[in-house]
Amino acid sequence: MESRELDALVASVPRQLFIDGRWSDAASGSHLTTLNPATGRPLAEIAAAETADVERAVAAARRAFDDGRWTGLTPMQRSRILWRVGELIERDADQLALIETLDNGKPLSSAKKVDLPQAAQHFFYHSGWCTKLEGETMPVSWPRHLAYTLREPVGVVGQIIPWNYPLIMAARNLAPALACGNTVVLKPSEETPLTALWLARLLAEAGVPEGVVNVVPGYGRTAGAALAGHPDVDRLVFTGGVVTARDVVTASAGNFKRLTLELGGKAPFIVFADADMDAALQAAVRGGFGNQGQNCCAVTRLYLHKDIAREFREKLVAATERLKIGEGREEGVEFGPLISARHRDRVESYVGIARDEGAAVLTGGERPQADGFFLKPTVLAGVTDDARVSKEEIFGPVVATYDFDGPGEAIARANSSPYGLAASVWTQDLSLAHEVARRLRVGCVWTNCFSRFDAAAPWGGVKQSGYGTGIGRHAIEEYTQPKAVWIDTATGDAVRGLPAF
Ligand code: TXE
Repeated sequence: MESRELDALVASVPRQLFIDGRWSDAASGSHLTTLNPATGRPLAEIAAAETADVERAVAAARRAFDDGRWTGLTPMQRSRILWRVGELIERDADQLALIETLDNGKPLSSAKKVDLPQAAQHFFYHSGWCTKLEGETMPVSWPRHLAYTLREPVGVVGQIIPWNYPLIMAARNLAPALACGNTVVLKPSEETPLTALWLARLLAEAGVPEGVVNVVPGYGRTAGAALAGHPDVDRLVFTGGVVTARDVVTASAGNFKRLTLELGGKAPFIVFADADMDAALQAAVRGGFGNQGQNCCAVTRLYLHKDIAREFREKLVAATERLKIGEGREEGVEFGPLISARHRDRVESYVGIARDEGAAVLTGGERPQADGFFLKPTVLAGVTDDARVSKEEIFGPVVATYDFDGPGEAIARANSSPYGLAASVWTQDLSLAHEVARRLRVGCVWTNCFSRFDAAAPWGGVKQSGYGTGIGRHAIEEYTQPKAVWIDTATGDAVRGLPAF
C-alpha cells in the first residue's frame, strides 16, 4: 500500500471517545499519541479519557442498562446484531489487520491469520448464547412451592484491556458481556487504542443501541483507575500485569464489584525424549517468539529431557536465528518490534539480569537496528530455577532452557512458579500426557500443540495468573447472576384447600 493510502487509512480511524453512541473529545481536551513501534514515530493523536469522561461513559451505560434498550430486545434480535458484528469485522478485516500492525507492530500475516479471525469468532460464537440463557427449577423441600431461577445480566461491566492483542481482547470481552445483556465501558490500552475505536463504529453499524457499548481510551492511572473504582460498575474485567492488578483489586473494594483478572504467565513447555521433535521445535519457536513473546501464555521456560536437550537447543538457536525480523508489513516478516521503547528496555534489562545471574545467552539479546523498538529473539541456557528470569514475567522474546531427567522433576519445576496460566507437554506416551496435564497447576494444558484458542474453550489462570474465566460457557456464568424466585402455589383461591401431593 502506498504511504498516501496508508495515511488515509489511519486518518479514517475515529479519534474521539465513543460515549452514548456519539463521538466526543475528552472534557479536558486531553489527547494521547500512539506510536508506530516499528519506526518509533507518531501514528495518531486521539482523545484521552479522564475521570469526568469515564463518569459520563458509566452513566450512559447505566441508563442503557436500566431502560432496557438492550435487554428489552428479544434474544434473537440481540443474537442477530452480535452475529452481524462478526460479519462486519470480516468485511473490514484487511483494514483492521493493517491498523493493528501499525499500532502494535505485529507481523501483518499474524494479524490476518490470528487476530482478525479470532475477533470475529468471538461474536459469532457468543451470539448463540443470547437465546440460551436458561434458568432452572429446583426441587425444594417446601410443600407446594415452585422455585426457579432467572439468569439475569450483572449490569454495567467495565473492561480494561492491554496492548498485546488489542482487537481480540476487545472482541472476546465485549461479545460474552453483550450476549448476556450487560452494557459495557471498555478502556483500551493507551498504547493501542485504534482497532477498538474502529470496532465501536462497527457495533453501532450492526445495531447495538446507543450507550450499550462505550469506548474510552485513556491512560491507566486516570481513565483505568476511574473505571476500576467507579461505584456504579457492577463487574470489572482486567487483563494486564500483576502490579496494576493489585491497584485494581484495591479500587474494586469500594462497591465490592466482581472481578475477572487475567494476569501474566510463565508458561512451562516440557519436551520428553519420545516427542515429535520437529513439531515441538516449531511450536517452541512460535510459542516463544510469536507476537514478539508479548503473550501471557508465551513459552518462557523450556524444559528439555536430558537425552534430547543438547540437540533440541542447537536446533532451537538455529531456528530462532532464521526468523525474519522487520516491520510488520514487509513480506515474510515473522518477528516485529516490541510495543514501546520503555517495554523494550525492560525486556532487554532481563537479558542483563540473566547474564549477571550466570546464564549463557545462546542467541539474541541485542537490538538489530536503531529505528523502532526491536530486540532480537533470545535463547538462554544455564539458568537456575531461582533466578529472576525463571520467576518473573518478562513479557518479551526471551526463552530460558533447562534440562530435566524424569516426569516428577519436570512437573515439580514447572509448578514452582507464582504463575499458573498455560503449559505445554510433548510426548507420544498417552498415559504420561494425561498424568502430566492433571498434575500441572495451570488453567490450560496444550498437549503436542501450543497456543490453541477457541471462543468455546475456557481461558483463565490460577495462582497469580488471576481468577475467573472470560470466554465461552464459563464466561456466561460470570456475566450473569441467577435470581431465585419462589412461589407458594397453595395460596390462590382456586387451589386453596386442595390436598397436598
Ligand atoms: O500493563 P498494565 P503494562 C504484564 C506484562 C507486562 C506488564 C506491564 O508482564 O510487562 O504487565 O505492562 C491499564 N488502574 N502484562 O504496563 O499496566 C492500562 O491502561 C486501572 C500481561 O502495559 O497492566 C491498560 O489498559 N487500569 C498482560 C491495562 O491496564 C490501569 C498484558 C494493562 O496495563 C491502571 C499486558 C490502574 N492503576 C501486560 N494502570 C496479559 N496478561 O496478557 C494501568 N492500567
